Amino acid sequence: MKLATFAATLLVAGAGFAQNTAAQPNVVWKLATGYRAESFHTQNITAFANDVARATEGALKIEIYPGNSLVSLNDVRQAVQEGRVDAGETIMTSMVKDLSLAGADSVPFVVGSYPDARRLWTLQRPTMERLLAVRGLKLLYAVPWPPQGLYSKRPIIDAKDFRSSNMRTYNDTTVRIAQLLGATPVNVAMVDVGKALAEGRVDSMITSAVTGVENRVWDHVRYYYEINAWYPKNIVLVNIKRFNALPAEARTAVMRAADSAEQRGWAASEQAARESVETLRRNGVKIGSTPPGLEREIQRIGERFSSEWVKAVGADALEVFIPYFMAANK
Ligand code: PCA
Repeated sequence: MKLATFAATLLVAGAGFAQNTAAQPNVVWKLATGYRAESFHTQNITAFANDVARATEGALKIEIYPGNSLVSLNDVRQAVQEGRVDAGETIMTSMVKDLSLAGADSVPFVVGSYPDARRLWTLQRPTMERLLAVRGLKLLYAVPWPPQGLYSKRPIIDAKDFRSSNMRTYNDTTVRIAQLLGATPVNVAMVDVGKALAEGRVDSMITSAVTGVENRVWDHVRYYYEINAWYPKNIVLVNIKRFNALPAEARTAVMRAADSAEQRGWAASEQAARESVETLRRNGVKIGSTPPGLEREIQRIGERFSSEWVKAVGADALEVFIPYFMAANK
């Protein structure tokens, strides 16, 4: 071996990234997610991990821990930030207490289509990158859930139907909406939705068709209204020190794979949106649009929620929403 080659190998090895064999990766990242292995999001992460392994010739291995097995969904951001796990996926709205801009995703009745969701993400991303970086986090990519619809055990005529009922919630937005509708919020993790319905703890919920399918809700729920309330995104993050410890080529490979994962994930989300509504229908769930008696109430709730949100978040919210609405109204 030439001296220069030997020295270069040593240098690279010093950074924890020597030449390797596929069987023995130099760097292993543990990636935690709160969603099931078969979720389209997790499948996309698996493809991302495979791309990274291929591009780095096996030198960086990403091990995936689904279903809250390593860290629970709501703790993922903190755990990655503190370096207790290397990387993770969480729903952006789980971070709102510390990072209120993440809540732009679930301000109801603002984003009504995938192109809208994409426009919002383009506007949100630079600020999110900056806010995450100061917390020691590197943003890799984000992928939306399909549109959020309303499931109910009983048909919904108007807002009165929610009184004295229990609505399943999964974030601050769903809690606030349940309150504004007069229902009692019941927090249930996505992976426990089927169980909560079977136990009669929940009468209604706002979530995607794909989440209904994954939890086989048709055994308990007969109605799904496509109210198209918002498009929440999952975000994939890595501890910034772990990311920066990689050699430059590996950092480039990770970001390239993240870019592809974002493209692939958005397409998979749209496909899941279409297919899962059909699966609900095939299994006897009645699919409807917004009940006419609920239209005005929903609009009122959307406006109330948006104004509360913009006041609470301040300048960062305007930085995202002013250009968003300006482009929408052209
Ligand atoms: N499914 C997840 C988040 C949004 C969605 O569509 C859930 O219900 O928890």
